[in-house]
Amino acid sequence: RSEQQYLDLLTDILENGDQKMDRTGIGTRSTFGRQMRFDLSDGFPLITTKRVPFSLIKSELLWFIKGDTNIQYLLKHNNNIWNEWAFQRYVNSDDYQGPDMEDFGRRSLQDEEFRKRYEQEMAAFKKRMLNEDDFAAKHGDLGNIYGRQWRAWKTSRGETIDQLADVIEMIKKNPDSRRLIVSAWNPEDVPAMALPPCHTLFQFYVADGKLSCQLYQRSADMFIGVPFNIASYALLTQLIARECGLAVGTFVHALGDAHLYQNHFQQAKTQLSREPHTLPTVSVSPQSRSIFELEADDITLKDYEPHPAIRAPIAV
Ligand code: UFP
Repeated sequence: RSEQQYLDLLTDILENGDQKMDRTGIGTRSTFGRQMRFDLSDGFPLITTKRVPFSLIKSELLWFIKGDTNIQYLLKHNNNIWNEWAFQRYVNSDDYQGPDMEDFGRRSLQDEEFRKRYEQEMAAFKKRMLNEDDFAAKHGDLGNIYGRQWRAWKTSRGETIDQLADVIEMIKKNPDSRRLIVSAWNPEDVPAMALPPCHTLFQFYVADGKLSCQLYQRSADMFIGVPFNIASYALLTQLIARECGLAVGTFVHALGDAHLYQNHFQQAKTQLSREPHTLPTVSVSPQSRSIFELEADDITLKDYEPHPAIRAPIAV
Protein backbone atom coordinates (compact mmCIF):
# COMPACT_ATOMS: atom_id res chain seq x y z
CA ARG A 1 0.00 0.00 0.00
CA SER A 2 1.19 3.47 -0.92
CA GLU A 3 0.77 5.17 2.42
CA GLN A 4 2.62 2.41 4.28
CA GLN A 5 5.89 3.47 2.64
CA TYR A 6 5.54 6.92 4.13
CA LEU A 7 4.72 5.49 7.55
CA ASP A 8 7.64 3.02 7.34
CA LEU A 9 10.08 5.80 6.54
CA LEU A 10 8.72 7.90 9.39
CA THR A 11 9.23 4.94 11.76
CA ASP A 12 12.74 4.30 10.48
CA ILE A 13 13.79 7.94 10.97
CA LEU A 14 12.26 8.04 14.44
CA GLU A 15 14.05 4.84 15.47
CA ASN A 16 17.32 4.98 13.53
CA GLY A 17 17.79 8.59 12.35
CA ASP A 18 21.01 10.45 13.14
CA GLN A 19 20.77 13.37 15.56
CA LYS A 20 21.49 16.44 13.49
CA MET A 21 21.37 20.16 14.22
CA ASP A 22 19.78 22.31 11.54
CA ARG A 23 19.43 25.85 10.30
CA THR A 24 16.24 26.50 12.30
CA GLY A 25 17.91 25.61 15.62
CA ILE A 26 15.27 23.01 16.49
CA GLY A 27 17.26 19.85 15.82
CA THR A 28 16.22 16.77 13.87
CA ARG A 29 16.59 13.04 13.44
CA SER A 30 17.66 12.61 9.88
CA THR A 31 18.54 10.12 7.17
CA PHE A 32 19.97 10.63 3.67
CA GLY A 33 18.97 9.35 0.24
CA ARG A 34 15.65 7.50 0.49
CA GLN A 35 12.94 6.69 -2.03
CA MET A 36 9.18 6.18 -1.91
CA ARG A 37 7.14 4.92 -4.88
CA PHE A 38 3.43 5.61 -5.33
CA ASP A 39 1.51 3.70 -7.99
CA LEU A 40 -1.01 6.39 -8.92
CA SER A 41 -3.49 3.81 -10.21
CA ASP A 42 -3.90 2.63 -6.57
CA GLY A 43 -5.64 5.92 -5.77
CA PHE A 44 -4.52 9.46 -5.09
CA PRO A 45 -1.70 9.45 -2.49
CA LEU A 46 -3.13 11.94 -0.02
CA ILE A 47 -2.13 10.70 3.45
CA THR A 48 -5.13 9.39 5.41
CA THR A 49 -3.53 8.87 8.86
CA LYS A 50 -4.02 12.61 9.41
CA ARG A 51 -6.08 15.17 7.49
CA VAL A 52 -3.98 17.00 4.87
CA PRO A 53 -5.52 20.19 3.41
CA PHE A 54 -5.87 19.32 -0.28
CA SER A 55 -7.36 22.70 -1.21
CA LEU A 56 -4.08 24.41 -0.26
CA ILE A 57 -2.04 21.93 -2.30
CA LYS A 58 -4.33 22.40 -5.28
CA SER A 59 -4.32 26.22 -5.33
CA GLU A 60 -0.56 26.35 -4.77
CA LEU A 61 0.07 23.95 -7.66
CA LEU A 62 -2.25 25.87 -10.01
CA TRP A 63 -0.40 29.03 -9.00
CA PHE A 64 2.94 27.44 -9.97
CA ILE A 65 1.49 26.09 -13.23
CA LYS A 66 0.21 29.54 -14.21
CA GLY A 67 3.70 30.92 -13.62
CA ASP A 68 2.29 33.29 -11.01
CA THR A 69 4.68 34.33 -8.23
CA ASN A 70 2.43 36.88 -6.52
CA ILE A 71 0.68 35.80 -3.32
CA GLN A 72 -2.46 37.77 -4.25
CA TYR A 73 -3.70 34.71 -6.19
CA LEU A 74 -3.16 32.49 -3.16
CA LEU A 75 -4.93 34.90 -0.81
CA LYS A 76 -7.91 35.03 -3.18
CA HIS A 77 -8.04 31.24 -2.75
CA ASN A 78 -7.80 31.50 1.02
CA ASN A 79 -4.30 30.05 0.93
CA ASN A 80 -1.88 31.57 3.44
CA ILE A 81 1.11 29.25 3.10
CA TRP A 82 3.45 31.76 1.45
CA ASN A 83 2.40 34.87 3.44
CA GLU A 84 5.43 35.01 5.73
CA TRP A 85 7.84 35.12 2.79
CA ALA A 86 6.07 38.10 1.19
CA PHE A 87 5.64 39.82 4.55
CA GLN A 88 9.37 39.45 5.21
CA ARG A 89 10.18 41.25 1.96
CA TYR A 90 7.61 43.95 2.73
CA VAL A 91 8.86 44.77 6.24
CA ASN A 92 12.41 44.96 4.88
CA SER A 93 11.35 47.48 2.22
CA ASP A 94 11.38 51.29 2.51
CA ASP A 95 7.59 51.39 2.17
CA TYR A 96 7.03 49.71 5.49
CA GLN A 97 6.47 52.28 8.28
CA GLY A 98 4.96 50.14 11.06
CA PRO A 99 6.49 48.73 14.26
CA ASP A 100 9.74 46.77 14.16
CA MET A 101 9.13 43.28 12.74
CA GLU A 102 12.72 42.03 12.86
CA ASP A 103 12.86 38.22 13.21
CA PHE A 104 9.03 38.04 13.49
CA GLY A 105 8.85 34.25 13.16
CA ARG A 106 10.88 33.46 16.24
CA ARG A 107 9.74 36.44 18.32
CA SER A 108 6.04 35.74 17.84
CA LEU A 109 6.57 32.27 19.34
CA GLN A 110 8.36 33.66 22.40
CA ASP A 111 6.72 37.01 23.14
CA GLU A 112 2.94 37.32 23.53
CA GLU A 113 2.88 41.13 23.21
CA PHE A 114 4.94 40.97 20.06
CA ARG A 115 2.74 38.25 18.62
CA LYS A 116 -0.32 40.54 18.86
CA ARG A 117 1.50 43.35 17.04
CA TYR A 118 2.71 40.91 14.41
CA GLU A 119 -0.77 39.49 13.84
CA GLN A 120 -2.17 43.01 13.44
CA GLU A 121 0.50 43.95 10.91
CA MET A 122 0.03 40.68 9.01
CA ALA A 123 -3.76 41.15 8.89
CA ALA A 124 -3.34 44.70 7.54
CA PHE A 125 -0.83 43.41 4.98
CA LYS A 126 -3.22 40.70 3.78
CA LYS A 127 -6.11 43.14 3.52
CA ARG A 128 -4.13 45.55 1.34
CA MET A 129 -2.81 42.65 -0.72
CA LEU A 130 -6.38 41.59 -1.53
CA ASN A 131 -7.91 45.04 -2.02
CA GLU A 132 -5.17 47.14 -3.61
CA ASP A 133 -3.78 45.81 -6.87
CA ASP A 134 -0.94 48.37 -6.92
CA PHE A 135 0.17 47.35 -3.46
CA ALA A 136 -0.05 43.67 -4.40
CA ALA A 137 1.97 44.24 -7.57
CA LYS A 138 4.67 45.98 -5.55
CA HIS A 139 4.82 43.82 -2.43
CA GLY A 140 3.16 40.47 -3.24
CA ASP A 141 5.72 39.12 -5.66
CA LEU A 142 8.14 36.50 -4.35
CA GLY A 143 10.53 36.73 -7.30
CA ASN A 144 12.40 33.72 -8.57
CA ILE A 145 10.35 30.92 -7.01
CA TYR A 146 8.78 27.86 -8.62
CA GLY A 147 6.28 29.64 -10.90
CA ARG A 148 9.07 31.73 -12.43
CA GLN A 149 11.52 28.84 -12.74
CA TRP A 150 8.97 26.51 -14.33
CA ARG A 151 7.40 28.99 -16.77
CA ALA A 152 9.88 31.83 -17.32
CA TRP A 153 13.44 30.74 -16.49
CA LYS A 154 15.77 33.64 -17.32
CA THR A 155 18.77 32.81 -19.44
CA SER A 156 22.10 34.58 -19.52
CA ARG A 157 21.15 35.90 -22.98
CA GLY A 158 18.13 37.71 -21.55
CA GLU A 159 15.59 35.25 -22.97
CA THR A 160 13.13 33.13 -21.02
CA ILE A 161 12.47 29.39 -21.14
CA ASP A 162 9.04 27.90 -20.47
CA GLN A 163 10.22 24.58 -19.06
CA LEU A 164 6.73 23.30 -18.27
CA ALA A 165 5.22 23.98 -21.72
CA ASP A 166 8.39 22.60 -23.33
CA VAL A 167 8.35 19.36 -21.33
CA ILE A 168 4.65 18.82 -22.18
CA GLU A 169 5.47 19.26 -25.87
CA MET A 170 8.38 16.83 -25.57
CA ILE A 171 6.24 14.22 -23.80
CA LYS A 172 3.73 14.44 -26.66
CA LYS A 173 6.26 14.41 -29.51
CA ASN A 174 9.04 12.26 -28.10
CA PRO A 175 7.75 10.22 -25.16
CA ASP A 176 10.83 7.95 -25.15
CA SER A 177 13.12 10.89 -24.49
CA ARG A 178 15.39 10.60 -21.45
CA ARG A 179 15.59 14.36 -21.17
CA LEU A 180 12.09 15.14 -19.89
CA ILE A 181 13.31 17.37 -17.07
CA VAL A 182 12.21 20.53 -15.27
CA SER A 183 14.76 22.12 -12.94
CA ALA A 184 14.07 24.67 -10.23
CA TRP A 185 17.61 24.82 -8.86
CA ASN A 186 19.43 27.83 -10.25
CA PRO A 187 22.88 28.20 -8.65
CA GLU A 188 22.97 31.83 -9.72
CA ASP A 189 19.87 32.66 -7.62
CA VAL A 190 20.44 30.42 -4.60
CA PRO A 191 22.75 32.66 -2.52
CA ALA A 192 20.16 35.47 -2.46
CA MET A 193 17.14 33.25 -1.73
CA ALA A 194 15.43 33.07 1.68
CA LEU A 195 14.27 29.54 0.86
CA PRO A 196 16.19 27.84 -1.95
CA PRO A 197 13.94 25.35 -3.80
CA CYS A 198 13.23 22.19 -1.81
CA HIS A 199 11.85 20.36 -4.83
CA THR A 200 14.86 20.87 -7.00
CA LEU A 201 14.28 18.81 -10.15
CA PHE A 202 11.72 16.46 -11.67
CA GLN A 203 11.76 14.05 -14.60
CA PHE A 204 9.00 12.37 -16.58
CA TYR A 205 9.00 8.89 -18.09
CA VAL A 206 6.51 7.30 -20.48
CA ALA A 207 6.01 3.54 -20.92
CA ASP A 208 2.98 1.39 -21.68
CA GLY A 209 0.79 4.47 -22.20
CA LYS A 210 1.45 5.69 -18.67
CA LEU A 211 3.21 8.80 -17.41
CA SER A 212 5.52 8.50 -14.42
CA CYS A 213 7.33 11.28 -12.59
CA GLN A 214 10.34 11.32 -10.28
CA LEU A 215 11.05 14.25 -7.99
CA TYR A 216 14.38 14.91 -6.30
CA GLN A 217 13.69 16.77 -3.05
CA ARG A 218 16.91 18.00 -1.41
CA SER A 219 15.41 18.58 2.04
CA ALA A 220 12.28 16.94 3.43
CA ASP A 221 10.41 17.79 6.63
CA MET A 222 8.78 14.37 6.94
CA PHE A 223 5.91 15.38 9.19
CA ILE A 224 4.63 18.67 7.73
CA GLY A 225 6.20 19.16 4.30
CA VAL A 226 6.32 15.70 2.77
CA PRO A 227 2.57 14.85 2.81
CA PHE A 228 2.05 18.14 0.91
CA ASN A 229 4.88 17.43 -1.50
CA ILE A 230 3.67 13.90 -2.34
CA ALA A 231 0.15 15.14 -3.10
CA SER A 232 1.37 18.14 -5.08
CA TYR A 233 3.55 16.06 -7.43
CA ALA A 234 0.94 13.30 -7.72
CA LEU A 235 -1.52 15.98 -8.85
CA LEU A 236 1.02 17.52 -11.24
CA THR A 237 1.64 14.07 -12.78
CA GLN A 238 -2.09 13.50 -13.17
CA LEU A 239 -2.62 16.91 -14.81
CA ILE A 240 0.25 16.43 -17.25
CA ALA A 241 -0.86 12.87 -18.07
CA ARG A 242 -4.33 14.26 -18.85
CA GLU A 243 -2.81 17.00 -21.02
CA CYS A 244 -0.82 14.41 -22.98
CA GLY A 245 -3.57 11.79 -23.31
CA LEU A 246 -1.73 9.29 -21.09
CA ALA A 247 -2.76 7.25 -18.06
CA VAL A 248 -1.03 7.81 -14.71
CA GLY A 249 1.97 5.65 -13.82
CA THR A 250 4.17 5.94 -10.73
CA PHE A 251 5.24 8.93 -8.69
CA VAL A 252 8.77 8.28 -7.43
CA HIS A 253 9.81 10.51 -4.55
CA ALA A 254 13.57 10.67 -3.99
CA LEU A 255 14.62 12.41 -0.79
CA GLY A 256 17.98 13.96 0.12
CA ASP A 257 18.03 14.97 3.80
CA ALA A 258 14.81 13.37 5.11
CA HIS A 259 14.26 14.58 8.66
CA LEU A 260 11.86 14.68 11.55
CA TYR A 261 12.05 17.76 13.78
CA GLN A 262 12.40 17.17 17.54
CA ASN A 263 9.13 18.99 18.15
CA HIS A 264 7.27 16.61 15.79
CA PHE A 265 8.24 13.31 17.48
CA GLN A 266 5.12 13.08 19.61
CA GLN A 267 2.84 13.94 16.71
CA ALA A 268 4.57 11.37 14.48
CA LYS A 269 4.00 8.69 17.13
CA THR A 270 0.30 9.59 17.27
CA GLN A 271 0.09 9.29 13.51
CA LEU A 272 1.92 5.95 13.51
CA SER A 273 -0.62 4.50 15.95
CA ARG A 274 -3.37 4.93 13.32
CA GLU A 275 -4.52 2.54 10.58
CA PRO A 276 -4.44 3.94 7.02
CA HIS A 277 -7.78 4.22 5.20
CA THR A 278 -8.53 3.66 1.51
CA LEU A 279 -6.97 6.36 -0.67
CA PRO A 280 -9.19 9.02 -2.26
CA THR A 281 -9.38 9.84 -5.97
CA VAL A 282 -9.09 13.13 -7.86
CA SER A 283 -11.14 14.03 -10.93
CA VAL A 284 -10.54 16.90 -13.34
CA SER A 285 -13.12 18.49 -15.67
CA PRO A 286 -14.10 19.91 -18.09
CA GLN A 287 -11.96 18.00 -20.56
CA SER A 288 -11.78 21.02 -22.89
CA ARG A 289 -9.73 23.09 -20.45
CA SER A 290 -5.94 22.89 -20.81
CA ILE A 291 -3.59 22.51 -17.87
CA PHE A 292 -2.79 26.22 -18.10
CA GLU A 293 -6.46 27.26 -17.92
CA LEU A 294 -7.57 25.03 -15.03
CA GLU A 295 -9.05 26.68 -11.95
CA ALA A 296 -9.45 25.28 -8.44
CA ASP A 297 -13.11 24.32 -8.95
CA ASP A 298 -12.20 22.09 -11.90
CA ILE A 299 -10.32 19.69 -9.62
CA THR A 300 -12.34 17.58 -7.19
CA LEU A 301 -11.14 15.31 -4.42
CA LYS A 302 -13.45 12.33 -3.78
CA ASP A 303 -13.81 9.78 -1.01
CA TYR A 304 -11.20 11.30 1.30
CA GLU A 305 -11.89 9.95 4.80
CA PRO A 306 -8.82 10.74 6.87
CA HIS A 307 -8.10 10.54 10.58
CA PRO A 308 -8.23 13.98 12.28
CA ALA A 309 -5.53 16.59 11.62
CA ILE A 310 -2.53 16.69 13.99
CA ARG A 311 -1.25 20.10 14.97
CA ALA A 312 2.50 20.72 14.94
CA PRO A 313 4.73 23.84 15.00
CA ILE A 314 6.29 24.67 11.64
CA ALA A 315 10.04 25.32 11.48
CA VAL A 316 10.94 28.59 9.73
N1 UFP B 1 10.27 21.83 3.38
C1 UFP B 1 9.67 20.67 2.92
N2 UFP B 1 8.95 20.73 1.78
C2 UFP B 1 8.73 21.89 1.11
C3 UFP B 1 9.34 23.08 1.61
C4 UFP B 1 10.07 23.01 2.72
O1 UFP B 1 9.82 19.59 3.50
O2 UFP B 1 8.06 21.89 0.08
F1 UFP B 1 9.18 24.22 0.93
C5 UFP B 1 11.09 21.83 4.62
C6 UFP B 1 12.36 21.06 4.55
C7 UFP B 1 13.20 21.75 5.63
C8 UFP B 1 12.81 23.20 5.49
O3 UFP B 1 12.79 21.29 6.91
O4 UFP B 1 11.47 23.17 4.96
C9 UFP B 1 13.72 23.98 4.56
O5 UFP B 1 14.90 24.28 5.22
P1 UFP B 1 16.34 24.17 4.51
O6 UFP B 1 16.34 25.15 3.38
O7 UFP B 1 17.31 24.53 5.61
O8 UFP B 1 16.50 22.75 4.02
